[in-house]
Parts: sequence; C-alpha cells; structure tokens
Amino acid sequence: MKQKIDELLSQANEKIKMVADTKALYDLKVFFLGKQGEVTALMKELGKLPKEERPEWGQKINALKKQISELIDNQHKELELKELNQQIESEKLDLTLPGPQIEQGSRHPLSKVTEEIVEILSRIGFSVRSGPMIEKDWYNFEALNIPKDHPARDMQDTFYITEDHVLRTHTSPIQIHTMENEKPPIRILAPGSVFRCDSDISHSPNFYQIEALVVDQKVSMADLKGTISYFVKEFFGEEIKTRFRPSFFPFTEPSAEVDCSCPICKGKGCRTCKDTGWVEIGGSGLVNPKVFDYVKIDSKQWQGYAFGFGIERMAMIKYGIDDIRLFNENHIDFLKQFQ
Ligand code: 2NM
Repeated sequence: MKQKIDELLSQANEKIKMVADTKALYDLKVFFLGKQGEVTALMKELGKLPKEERPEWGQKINALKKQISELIDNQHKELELKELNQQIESEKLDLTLPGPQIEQGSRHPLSKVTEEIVEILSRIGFSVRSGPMIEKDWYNFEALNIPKDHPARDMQDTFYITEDHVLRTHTSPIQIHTMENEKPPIRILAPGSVFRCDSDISHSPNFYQIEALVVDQKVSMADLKGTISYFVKEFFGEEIKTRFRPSFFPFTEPSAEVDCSCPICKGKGCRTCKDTGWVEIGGSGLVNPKVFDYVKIDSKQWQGYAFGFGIERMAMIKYGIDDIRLFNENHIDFLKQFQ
C-alpha cells in the first residue's frame, strides 16, 4: 500500500509538471482522481486490508488525494495565465495601421442652389415659409385665379390624390396660406418640391421651385424689376443683365417672363442659350387683385409682386449642366464637383 501511494505521488508530480495545456491537465485529473481513476481504485483496495489498518491507510490516501489536487490546482493556475498571455500576444492590435477610407459627403447641388438663393434674398428682408405637398384644389388652383377649365388642372398635367386633393404643382399655395395667416407687410420665400404629370429628357415628375412674394403699400413693377435684377447679379455675377418680356399668368397682372444674359458665354451665344445670348430663368408679375380678394386682403390698400424660379433650371444655367437627369442619378463624381 505504502509503495503504491509513493509511486502515485511521484508519478503525479512528474506528469502534472510536464503537462502543456489545461485540456491535457483535465485528462490527468480524470486519470488520478476520476471515478475510474488511480486514487479511487486505491480507496477500493482499503476493503481488502485488516479492519484495524483501514483508518490509517484511509487517512494516507486522503492526504495523497489532497496533494494531487493541490498539484493540479497550482498547475491549472499557471497554465491559465500562460494561455491568457498567449492569447493577448496573438490578438494584439496594431493601432498604427491605417483605417478604412471613408468618402466625405457633400451637399446636393440642388440644396446648394436653394440655400444660395435664400441667402441672397434674406439679405434684403425675405424669410422662408413652407407648406404641405398635398394641397386642396382651392389652394393650388382656385385662390390663384386658375380657372376650372385651365389645362394645368387636367389629369394629364396634375397628380390627383382625390377629386379635391392634388400634389402641389407649384409652391404658390404656400403664399396663399401665408397671406391667410399673416398680416401685410409680407416678404417671403417659398422653396420646395413640386409635382407635375410629366416625364421626358428635360422634365421630371418631381422637381424644385422657389417663389418670392411681397405684399406692401405702393408696390410697383419698378420694385419687382429692381429686386430681380439685384438677385441675378448676386447669383450669376455682376456682369449679368436682366430683361423682362410681357407674359400671362392667371395670378399676376401684369405678368412678365424673366431672362438673363447667358452666364456661360456672357451673351456671345452658346449651347446653353441656344445661340441667342439670353436664357429664360422664371416668371413674375404684380399679384392679381382677384388673388387678394380670395385671401381677404384689401387690394385698394395693398399691392404685391411675386416671382418664381425652377431650381434645376437655375443650377443647369449657372453650372452649364445639359441633362436634368444628372441630379437624380447619384454619380459621386458629378455630385462632388459642387462642394
Ligand atoms: C411665378 C410667377 C409669377 C406667384 C404668384 C403668387 C401669388 F400667390 F401671390 F399669387 N405666388 N407665386 C408667381 C407669379 C409665381 O412663378 C413662375
């Protein structure tokens, strides 16, 4: 018995020290202390000894068990530390490696043009208003003096949501809401998304507009022309001229189309101005008194002017862009030219 105990202890001493990882150590623990293990087998031998010798050898086997347990626990701690260090070493991060390249984004050219127009006109007292994209027929057409049989009201030209609701075809309904809700004097800008049942190379069913409205006392065509001429110089350049041609809109009287000398060729003639030296940039006019009647503003006391531009068109003229579809195609190389 004594020989067996000494043998097992020296065997354990040797093997446990030699073991290389926690998995192999666990196998050794099973080999010595497991249910089928060597020490357990020794315990079973106790029965064969004379009764009076059993307590003494029992204690010695228990002491052996305790010693082997301690050897295993110590080795386990050592191996765990070693394995942790190995893991830390192998998973070390190289913080000097370059990170993944992240492309910097930029404002969309249509947002930039809108912001620039707003900035220029804010300097002379205009402020921004917005409104819903779905409007009642009354705000989009009726209050703007657009007659019931006008072609713009046709299903071919306007997106109808219900019989009485449309996707706004211009931002003018914002001006109607403002005149209903605020008292003159009024100086506002209405930028926003508008919708027309129209789609080809130069027309998108969803595009952007900005309109301006002034309501005050003693407002005349001279104020309208002065404001637009100032705006054109600030937006396109000091050398760019403005001209007005008589026109017709139901909501203004008199009405005028607004042209400017071509900012690309400075009036010499090019593709952008189709060799005329002039480009059309928008419409304008003095607010029709009938519109004032609809919004209950006294047209004997108050007058007004309004004008409107297409944002895509302004951007195309300013930067010489020849295809309206580029604004929605999301080509990074196109978009980042305007930052
Ligand atoms: C334009 C051209 C001319 C316009 C008129 C009004 C209102 F509400 F005062 F009647 N809002 N917008 C107007 C006038 C818009 O855009 C081409």
